[in-house]
Amino acid sequence: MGYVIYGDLGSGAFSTEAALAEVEADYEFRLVSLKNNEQLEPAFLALNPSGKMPALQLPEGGIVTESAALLVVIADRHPQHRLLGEPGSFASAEALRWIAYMASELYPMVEIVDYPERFAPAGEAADALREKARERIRARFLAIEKAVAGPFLLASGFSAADIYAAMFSRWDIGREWRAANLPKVEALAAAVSQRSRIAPVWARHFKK
Ligand SMILES: N[C@@H](CCC(=O)N[C@@H](CS)C(=O)NCC(=O)O)C(=O)O
Repeated sequence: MGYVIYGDLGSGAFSTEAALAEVEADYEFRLVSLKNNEQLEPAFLALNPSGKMPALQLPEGGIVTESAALLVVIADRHPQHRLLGEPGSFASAEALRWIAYMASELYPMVEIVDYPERFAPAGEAADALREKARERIRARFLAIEKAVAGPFLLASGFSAADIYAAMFSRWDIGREWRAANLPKVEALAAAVSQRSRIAPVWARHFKK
């Protein structure tokens, strides 16, 4: 029995699935519907008490959560694929830096855009907060745009940070804004989406 990913299509579970596909791991994807709030039901809360996807069951049993940690765990367990570059190298440090940046600077803003009423009274206040969070995501993405060596984030080539950046680029910032302001990130996302093992995963999650 292989890995089991719990998550929805188009969600953070994409990054876990793309990483597992890239390392040619055996896995199954179990759908948890965000639309139906299944992440807040007891069955999923038993996997991740924070009610957030993805959750990953390891082949030997045991659940791991937190999308950034999952990228590191998958890289660590499949070292021949160098998902985080050469261990101990500067490239590896940079990959970790950008993964941590996205997990800490972008993902909390995504929750505000998706569920502003968790943070402000529903109505005008929540709508205004959502727009502010969207602005912060865009501003913070500009730092990634500046850092992209091309075609991938790191000059040394593809890494798990590219999977993560490509995923975040599909959320909340808007297609037109992205095209106008993040040409290097757009090219990075296209390159990730065209990798032979990731392409079918990308198509299922993002339909393009
Ligand atoms: N820190 C978590 C955040 C995950 C997260 O927010 N996932 C979203 C889907 S992309 C989610 O499950 N949202 C449901 C909710 O907040 O109720 C991680 O990196 O795994």
